This record gives sequence, structure tokens and C-alpha cells, in this order.
Amino acid sequence: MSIERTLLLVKPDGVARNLSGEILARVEAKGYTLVELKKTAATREQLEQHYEEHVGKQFYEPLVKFMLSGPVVAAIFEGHRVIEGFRSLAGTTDPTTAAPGTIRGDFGRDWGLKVQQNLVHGSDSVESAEREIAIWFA
Ligand code: DAT
Ligand code: MG
Repeated sequence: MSIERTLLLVKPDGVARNLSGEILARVEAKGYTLVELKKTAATREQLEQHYEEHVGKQFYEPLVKFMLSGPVVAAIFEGHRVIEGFRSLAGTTDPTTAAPGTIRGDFGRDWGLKVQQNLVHGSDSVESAEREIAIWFA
């Protein structure tokens, strides 16, 4: 049994709304272990790597611009099945319909913009987590 790691980002909307602590507290309260933490300004190069799967989609450029609009908080959390567990805590991508009780469901809404601002990013697989951790914690 290997202990998983996931890359969590509090996106610029979450940082601007002073929700970083609330979000990290939920992940810690769930029982996962904080391994690394920093507040940082993303670079376009980092974001192009981080979101490479979305290149060419309608929301890609708005997404990169949004992620450059202010600082993010990057964290590595660790624990058995943490990747799946954090995605569950975060809720589904569209904040309008994300379940109440989730981060996106409790704090997110649609602002009528070209990209959904949904407060957090979480890796979606072991491979993504390894790739993303290398981008944000080189
Ligand atoms: P997730 O962050 O839930 O893994 P994703 O990887 O599919 O979602 O997309 C990355 C981000 O891009 C997502 O958090 C919000 C935005 N996004 C995704 N699909 C979108 C869409 N159809 N319209 C607007 N923004 C979208
Ligand atoms: Mg994703």
C-alpha cells in the first residue's frame, strides 16, 4: 500500500476571498496530512504545463488569465486515497450545481464569465499528481 500525494491549489478567487485557511482546514479535518505549503504567483509557463490537457478548449485562455490574476496557494497533501478524497471534498467542476457541503458547492457560484471560478484545483490521478507536484514544487 503506497501513500498517495495530491497537488491542491487554492485559485486566485479563493485567495482573494480569504478562504485559503477554511479550505486547508477542511482537508486537514478530513484527516489528510499537509506536506508542503506556499503562496505564490503562478507563471504562464507553469500554467501552460499544468493545464496542457485543456489546450485548444474555449475556456483555456480565460482559464490561464484567471490563474494569473492573483496569487494562488499551493499545497501537497498526503494520505491513503487522498486524490479521490480531495476531489470529493472539492465537489464537481461547475460550482452552481456542486453539492452543498463541498468547497465548490458551499463557496462557489457562476459569475457569468468565460471560465468557471471554482476556488480549488485537485489532481485527478496519481500520474497527474506527480506531474503537477513537479510543476509547483520544483
Ligand atoms: P476540474 O478542475 O474539476 O478538474 P477540469 O480539469 O475539467 O475541471 O477544468 C479545469 C478548470 O477549467 C475547471 O476547474 C474550471 C474550468 N472549466 C472546465 N470546464 C469548463 C467549462 N465548460 N466552461 C468554463 N470553465 C470550465
Ligand atoms: Mg482537472
